[in-house]
Amino acid sequence: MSQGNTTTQPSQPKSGSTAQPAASAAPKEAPMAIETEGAWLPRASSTYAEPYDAAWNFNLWVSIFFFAIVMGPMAYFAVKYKRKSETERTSPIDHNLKLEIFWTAIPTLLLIYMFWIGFKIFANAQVAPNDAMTINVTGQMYSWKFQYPDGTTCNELGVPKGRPVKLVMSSIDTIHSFFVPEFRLKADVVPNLYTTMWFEPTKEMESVVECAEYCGTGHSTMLTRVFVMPSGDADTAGTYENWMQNGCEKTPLPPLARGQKKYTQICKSCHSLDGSRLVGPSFKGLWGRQETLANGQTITVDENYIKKSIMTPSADIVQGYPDQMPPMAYLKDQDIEGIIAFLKEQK
Ligand code: HEC
Ligand SMILES: [Cu+2]
Repeated sequence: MSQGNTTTQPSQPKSGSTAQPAASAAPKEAPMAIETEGAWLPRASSTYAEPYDAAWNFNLWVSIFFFAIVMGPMAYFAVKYKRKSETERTSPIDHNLKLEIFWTAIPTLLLIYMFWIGFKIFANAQVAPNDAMTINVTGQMYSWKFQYPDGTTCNELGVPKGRPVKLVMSSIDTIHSFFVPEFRLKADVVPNLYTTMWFEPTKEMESVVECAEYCGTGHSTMLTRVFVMPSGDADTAGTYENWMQNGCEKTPLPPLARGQKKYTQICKSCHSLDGSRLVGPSFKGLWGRQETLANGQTITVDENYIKKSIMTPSADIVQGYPDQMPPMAYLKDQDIEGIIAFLKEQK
């Protein structure tokens, strides 16, 4: 992290099935932290931040100014004009029209101006530019899930620098709130409703998405990383495209770890590893087995069969099982290779 204070957070969400990193996944580097500059606001890292901070600072200084000019004289007058004796009378001063117009008109204009600068930011935040990249966000107790335009699903938010990003957000359980302090971005994530917002990151950084709405006992661990990376070639390390190709990892995971991660994220709910039957057949002992298909054919489970089962599951239905596996053509070659490596291990 850079200069200035950092607010350190626990480094991994504890619960929530989708938040669980694969056991053998590469260790996470730095602790999750909000970047602050000095003791003031978090570092400004999106196109919102400038007008937002200007509005914040303006409101703050106006409030301090009026607090001082109202409270200061009040304290002074309370002492100066304190009743000195039981018989002292209040002077018969009634009101001063000019003064009253003055102190009504000025604050009214100021408040209209303050509303206007806030409203402009709010209105701008509601309408994403047409060329914005859409990322679907799902909040659940106690993790975040991000689905990228190509179908890839990750637990961390990675975005290219200098490109508008639109978030379409919903929750599968209770109300959460999506908050990235550096982007000056916060909105409720509500079940049965899509809320949207957009932002354009202006600085390469690594920070943290927080849940800003108390959602249950695990609320304080509902954190994940957010990365802003340069846009570029998929083969160049450090770019957004490279991160995406690596399955949301800065350095590529070895095939087995990558396969295990995908299994945990996607397949686990339908395929067990211990031989028990879920929606689909268990992966235990799958590799190399003679599988009987619904059409009576037998087939040896090898690389091609596995790839086909993932890309076009309806092509080869396992006997005794429903045709209920969704095709996952969005998985990258590296994912498939990882899954194959992982399946070979399930003896
Ligand atoms: C929604 C439930 C569901 C999910 C999620 C799911 N599958 Fe399946 N899968 C099934 C069902 C049901 C079958 C059996 C019917 C068929 O063959 O299409 C199956 C069959 C298979 C087979 C053939 C198994 C055999 O015994 O021959 C493979 C391989 C497979 N799935 C791999 C995967 C992988 C890898 C993932 C995760 C990337 C995955 N599946 C995710 C439901 C699912
Ligand atoms: Cu939450």
